[in-house]
Amino acid sequence: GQRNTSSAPDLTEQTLIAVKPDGVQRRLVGKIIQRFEQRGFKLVGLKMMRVSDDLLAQHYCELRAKPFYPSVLQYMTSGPVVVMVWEGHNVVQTSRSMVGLTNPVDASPGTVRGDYGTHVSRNVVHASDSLEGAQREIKLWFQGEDLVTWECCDRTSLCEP
Ligand code: IDP
Repeated sequence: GQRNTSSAPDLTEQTLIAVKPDGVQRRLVGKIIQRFEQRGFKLVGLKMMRVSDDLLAQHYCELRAKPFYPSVLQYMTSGPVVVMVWEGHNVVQTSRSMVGLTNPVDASPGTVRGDYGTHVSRNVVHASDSLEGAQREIKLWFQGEDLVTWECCDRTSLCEP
């Protein structure tokens, strides 16, 4: 997106969050959505879907050479996922800290993975790891017309205007 030239904080940064198949099976979708709503972020895209091998290969292109990649593929296609785009000031970095470290053993209590993750291969959620990564992933998972533009009525309670 376009960067602010004023000192006003950028509320339009976006990130991709996905509830992985284990999160859907364990009925954690609502709890995860609630955390992002409560943190003041704005939901602008949401869908439930089965993921194709092809989409996953593009999404996890950096992991393709890893020995555990086949198991990631199997896990991620084992059932439906719920994929979302959340928007707000510093949403990429904040989401990563809300989600916690990749391996639930290392993830702090209070994070999604620290509270619900059972194993590095069953870590409940995905969150984009950088602004560039988020932009790439959002394009991969969503058509432009599937993202919704709407005004947050409490904009000034979320950030200094
Ligand atoms: P991230 O999801 O925290 O960004 P990445 O290193 O990008 O972490 O790995 C992507 C996903 O691959 C992880 O969320 C996890 O589900 C899976 N994964 C990563 N490392 C391992 C591993 O050593 N064994 C099995 N699965 C792994």
